[in-house]
Amino acid sequence: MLSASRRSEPALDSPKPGVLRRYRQHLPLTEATPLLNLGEGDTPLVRSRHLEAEVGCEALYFKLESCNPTGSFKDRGMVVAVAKALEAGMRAVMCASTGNTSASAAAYAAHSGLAAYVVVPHGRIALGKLAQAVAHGARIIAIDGSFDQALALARTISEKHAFALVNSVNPFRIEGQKTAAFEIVDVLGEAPDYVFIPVGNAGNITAYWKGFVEYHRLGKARQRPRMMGFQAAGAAPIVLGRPVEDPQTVASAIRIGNPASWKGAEAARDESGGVIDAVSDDQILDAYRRLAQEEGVFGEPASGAAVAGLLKMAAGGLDLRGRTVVCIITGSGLKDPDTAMATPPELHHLPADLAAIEEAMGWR
Ligand code: AN7
Repeated sequence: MLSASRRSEPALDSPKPGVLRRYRQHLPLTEATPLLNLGEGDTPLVRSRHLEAEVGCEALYFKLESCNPTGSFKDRGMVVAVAKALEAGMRAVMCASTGNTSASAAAYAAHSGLAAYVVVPHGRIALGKLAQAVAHGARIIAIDGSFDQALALARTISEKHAFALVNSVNPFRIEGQKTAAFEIVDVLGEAPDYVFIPVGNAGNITAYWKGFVEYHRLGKARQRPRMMGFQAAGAAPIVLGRPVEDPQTVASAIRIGNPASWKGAEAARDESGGVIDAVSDDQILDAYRRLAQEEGVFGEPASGAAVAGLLKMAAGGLDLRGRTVVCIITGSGLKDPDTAMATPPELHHLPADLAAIEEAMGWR
């Protein structure tokens, strides 16, 4: 008979072993690290049905990080950061967030019996993300200020009050997030030629690059991809080369004016021969809609930035013939119902009557 603790840990070959068990040998875990698992990782790599031909590449895939347990890529890093906080005997975690980090921290803290304190810019985070933090019982500190101010406060408070800071300035977050790069190589059998990814606080592009570099070094991939990072035009500090005081964009997840992993993003760009560029809100929303309507993939607006970047580069003459491209869909469109419903939906509001429906729909 299995002991209770063994029973709570599915076998490694079960469909969802979780990031800690699946990539244990690549992560800074010890015997004392609890192997938390909410079913994170192992996300789908979905082949494009329509945009692939338009951009003219050999193969285009979407990495659906929206399929993680809290609906964003943050869970990969959060499971490591929270496990290490438990291992260190911490009682509470803290983060600043544009929404997804707080949702993920709240979920993993609840799973682990830790308190979660999240600092968010008041009125600037998507409804679904706030709902998640509320549902998981996080203590929510909504400041009159920007994400960048929230992060500065979270850094100070967590140090002063001995909370584990679980933003991506915590190196365990980057360690967990690099596993997405491993998965891409594990599935494709080789690293892609290009990775398109949205850039906000810049932890994710830093983590992907670390993952691709490590797998390449281990001989698991012969090549490393060019990292193509995209910021929103109104929140593009890395593109401009200076912090943005009052960043603006419809993609609230990446409304960040002074990214913590700025240097990591520049290193990923320069070492990979990639770019960090900007896309307008119109380009983001167009890509967000096309992704949903032409591919069946409902990403959040920030994820649209990656696809917008691909469309922009292809239209601008980037020759992708023979190339394999992966776009990272970092979060679920369900998190931001306000953006989805912003253009008045075409509802056929009708009586519950067959003839009336057929008449209105032109089926008679
Ligand atoms: C869907 O949750 O910064 O460049 O506080 O939620 O690693 O910051 C979210 C960022 C892209 C940018 N896509 O990633 C937060 C937060 C989605 C995001 C990004 C975020 P980073």
